[in-house]
Amino acid sequence: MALAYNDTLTSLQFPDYIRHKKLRQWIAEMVTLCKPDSVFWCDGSQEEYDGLCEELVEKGTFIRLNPELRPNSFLCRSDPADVARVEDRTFICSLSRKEAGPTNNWVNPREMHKTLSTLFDGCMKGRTMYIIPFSMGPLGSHISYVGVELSDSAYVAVNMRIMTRMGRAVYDVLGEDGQFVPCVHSVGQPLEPGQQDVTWPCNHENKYIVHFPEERSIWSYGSGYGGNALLGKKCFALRIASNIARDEGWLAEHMALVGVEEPSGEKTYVGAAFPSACGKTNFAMLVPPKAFQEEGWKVTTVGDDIAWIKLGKDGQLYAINPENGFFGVAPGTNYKTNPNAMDTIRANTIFTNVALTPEGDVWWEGMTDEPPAELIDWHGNPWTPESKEKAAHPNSRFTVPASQCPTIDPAWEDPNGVPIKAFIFGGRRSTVNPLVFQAFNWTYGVYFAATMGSEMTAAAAGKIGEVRRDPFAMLPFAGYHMASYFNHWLRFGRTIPNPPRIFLVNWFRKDENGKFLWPGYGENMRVLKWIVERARTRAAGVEMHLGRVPEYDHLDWRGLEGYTKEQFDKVMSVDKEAWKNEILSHEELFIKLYDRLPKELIAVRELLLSALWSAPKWLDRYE
Ligand code: O2Y
Ligand code: MN
Repeated sequence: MALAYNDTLTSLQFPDYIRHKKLRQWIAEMVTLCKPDSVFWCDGSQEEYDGLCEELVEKGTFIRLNPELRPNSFLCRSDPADVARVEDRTFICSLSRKEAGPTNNWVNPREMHKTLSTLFDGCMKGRTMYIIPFSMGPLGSHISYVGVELSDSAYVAVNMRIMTRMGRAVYDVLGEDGQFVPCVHSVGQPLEPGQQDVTWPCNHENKYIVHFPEERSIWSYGSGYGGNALLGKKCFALRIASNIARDEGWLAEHMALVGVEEPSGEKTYVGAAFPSACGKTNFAMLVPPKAFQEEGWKVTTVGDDIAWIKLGKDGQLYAINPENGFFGVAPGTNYKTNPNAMDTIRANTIFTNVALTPEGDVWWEGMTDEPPAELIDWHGNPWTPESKEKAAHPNSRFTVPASQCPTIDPAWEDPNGVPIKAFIFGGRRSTVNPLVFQAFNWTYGVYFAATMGSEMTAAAAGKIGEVRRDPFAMLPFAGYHMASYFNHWLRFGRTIPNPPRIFLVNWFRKDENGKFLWPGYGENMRVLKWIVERARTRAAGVEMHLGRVPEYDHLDWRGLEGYTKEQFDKVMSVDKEAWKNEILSHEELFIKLYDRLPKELIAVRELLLSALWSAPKWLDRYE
């Protein structure tokens, strides 16, 4: 429903179903500040979504894809200067600098509010403000939280409908005085009267992605892309939620949630934290090898990116996926790497920054073995396989409802969440880290998750290939001091009578010639099977320096008999010298976080070093 707004606060007409006084007051204040030409109250209906998409087509922002090939789907091209999250422009403005910690950008909140007030003053002139009520998590679940995003981007409104439970029902959950996280977003490009708009407005000078943890509010300016603009995702569900979780005694994590169903029908759920660009979506939709499938093994998807985890009354951990859709990276996704993702995006999908085929479908690098003879690239220019530039941007994305995933778990919307038996952590490491090991206990697990490193890809700032410490895969997402976050994990572990087991994996180890030592993808099921069986304390495993590991015979090799014990021993090997250096290198992170670093982690480091220095003879076989 669009209403004209003629510049005086009193003329702003609220729909009568919004009964929440504070919400009304905040919206009125933001309208006064941002000065949009009109206000649009999103109701979340299909008609509304279709209408907004049609408007975006008419404006030139969306291209409707061929309805026969990709029904009800659209291609959108962003400004080339607005293609990814902007970590260096992301701020945690807690009252004290110390609270944000050394891994976050911090500005005094009063100063930041001043800056934002100036930037947002009149920032929506000539535009419509979309009022977007949303729930992170199933509506009404005791684990869910509500947010309201005010945005001057229709692209954001339609993407939020896919990525969150968005619409009128949220106001019923809120009632007259329910809690909500206020999120205000502007592309930062007001229009003068008569000024022609561009298809992807954004601000080239200023970008600010700002979180006020004590206020529990989010302000985003200058970017219309992904995590910068869809504020339910990284900003709310991770940065603000990690603060709420610490205060309330639960976990907000950068984790996929996966179910493993055994032939007996027994189901085990695991949470898996991999840094950005480490194949989390592929893992969440893993296709087991044929022999496993024939026997009745199934992998199901609860979520591909974020998990909220609470302790249940029965002493088990329960997790929900707070999101409603996937915002997956397109390049590299194909029917071999992730057939379930390919089937998920057959319809009702918004593609951003991929290439367009002459038939009106989409294409990206790695989608097919051979590229099409001609395409329109993500800039909108003609492209052929001889072109020097990539056809799709490396961070091009699809936004799609999770419900369309063929492997979506029947309990994915269970308001009580799914019971978690194991946590898996793993970065991209071409050397040093073995394929899998189980941490000796929760504290060791927290140590390895805290010191997790990953080789950088194009998505992260820094040198490609360099190892960046990415504790718990949360480096860009923890909304407070990282060492306090470690402490929260340690304390939380003490409250769980029988805590989930913690495992470390590395799918990316290479040999001296740069060849991957592990086939990855669906074959990861062999490791996952060992993990879930161990988590249920059934599978065999032996002790080595870092934790417990499977021996060759402990994994199920049916269908991969050609993978030899020698190959397995190599991908599992622990080079003692390399590990001493690895553990020594953790010092850099520990010194950075020293003011709040939990003593337990310093003690575990000592124990690991001494285990590596004075390992008994029987551990030699792991070298
Ligand atoms: O670049 C962006 O805005 C998206 S980043 C992203 C998107 C979906 C899931 N995870 C991530 C991430 O960076 O971890
Ligand atoms: Mn992510």
